[in-house]
Amino acid sequence: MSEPIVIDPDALIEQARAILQANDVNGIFIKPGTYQYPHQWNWDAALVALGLSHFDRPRAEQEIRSLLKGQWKDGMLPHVVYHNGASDYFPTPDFWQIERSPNAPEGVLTSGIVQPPLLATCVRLMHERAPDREASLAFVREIYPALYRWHRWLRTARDPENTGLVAIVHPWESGTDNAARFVEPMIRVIPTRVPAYQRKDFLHVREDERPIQAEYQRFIYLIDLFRQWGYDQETIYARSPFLVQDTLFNALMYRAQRDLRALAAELGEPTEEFDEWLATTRYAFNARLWSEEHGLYFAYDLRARRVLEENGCATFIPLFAGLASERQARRLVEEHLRNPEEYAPDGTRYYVPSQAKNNLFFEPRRYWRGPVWIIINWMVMEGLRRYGYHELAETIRQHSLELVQKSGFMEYYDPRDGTGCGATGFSWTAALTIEMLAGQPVPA
Ligand code: 9WN
Repeated sequence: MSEPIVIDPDALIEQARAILQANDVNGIFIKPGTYQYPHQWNWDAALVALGLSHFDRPRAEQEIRSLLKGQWKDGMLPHVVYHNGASDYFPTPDFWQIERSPNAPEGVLTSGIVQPPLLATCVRLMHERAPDREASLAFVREIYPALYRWHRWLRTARDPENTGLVAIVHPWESGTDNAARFVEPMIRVIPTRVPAYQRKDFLHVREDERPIQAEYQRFIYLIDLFRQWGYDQETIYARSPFLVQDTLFNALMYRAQRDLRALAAELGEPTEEFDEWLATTRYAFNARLWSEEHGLYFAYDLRARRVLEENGCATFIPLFAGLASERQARRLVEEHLRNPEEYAPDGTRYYVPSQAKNNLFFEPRRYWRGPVWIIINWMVMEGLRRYGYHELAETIRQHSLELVQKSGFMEYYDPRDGTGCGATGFSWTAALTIEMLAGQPVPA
């Protein structure tokens, strides 16, 4: 056994702040990592703002204002905002060609797809803890219409049949791009005509830690279809070969809507619409995505009308959202999270591998196919606290801090020995380190 790692909280917080400062691009946005992702990403920005709010609220609010600058006229909040034009990151803004859509924002370049809606949750957390409630409420009032329009867009454009579950149309929209639950639906995407492009994601990160080529060319093929369709959401919903009701995305949307409802109530805004959304999603989520046979939540492929039975970390996000019953939570925790063949340490040292270790597609260093990600650990930790599993939550917090202390602020970590992988100087790893050391539990 190697020496236990001693956590030095003050030093870690200092280092985390330094990472966020170093990644700050002209006070406008904080890039997700030192290299690799030199623009503003949607759910990264939400977490970065949460981390910043512990020591610099005006800068945290600026981060959110910058992200909202990219909002489309119909309410869509894109997954990347290119405040500083093109870079060595691919796809570049001219690949997206968002000017093909009448809804594209003016004077700002963005991508044409979305990412998990985590923003309202981070805004609520920031607000609940604000030392100056009045000033914080003024900020919430300022951005509330944009948050509301974003969630309304999700409920309409991405759930036109009002099922209660929204669809994602590209694996990047899940934020967990090459997770095993997308293998089957991506095989069904036949990339008949892929435009010329050059992958840039190996410039700074090892090829064997990134998605494989068969997936990557489908990522590009899908974007090409959407831009040809002028990013018309009706056409995309009707024709995209990839259409999935995702566990992680829908759980985070539900959680964000609960948080948005709480903010609306405080602002004196109407809340009935949220109540209806929440009730429909809660029902549909458990009716369609819960497997009583396996004791797991699975995503659902709307194109093939099939459940995607892959055991991955997305199954635990309903705990963070408060979507699981006590009994469902017990099954998730006792049968799976604590199971050494799936997620618990045994041969591996660290919680929470992003894919169950006995899943066919598990690879301990390949991106979302197995490595530990601090964003997931944070959500699982908060979910466990919500359901009363305090000891296990604390273990996961310890593991996360140990990984950072041992291997630095990396994008992800090998669950076997904690080797750091992917991009370096990773902003949300820094932001969540601050949150795990300084934050109070997420309010219910
Ligand atoms: C595509 C920025 C983003 C994260 C995602 C992560 C990765 C991009 C990529 O990096 O995705 O959006 O190029 O691989 O999967 O969750 O937001 O950190």
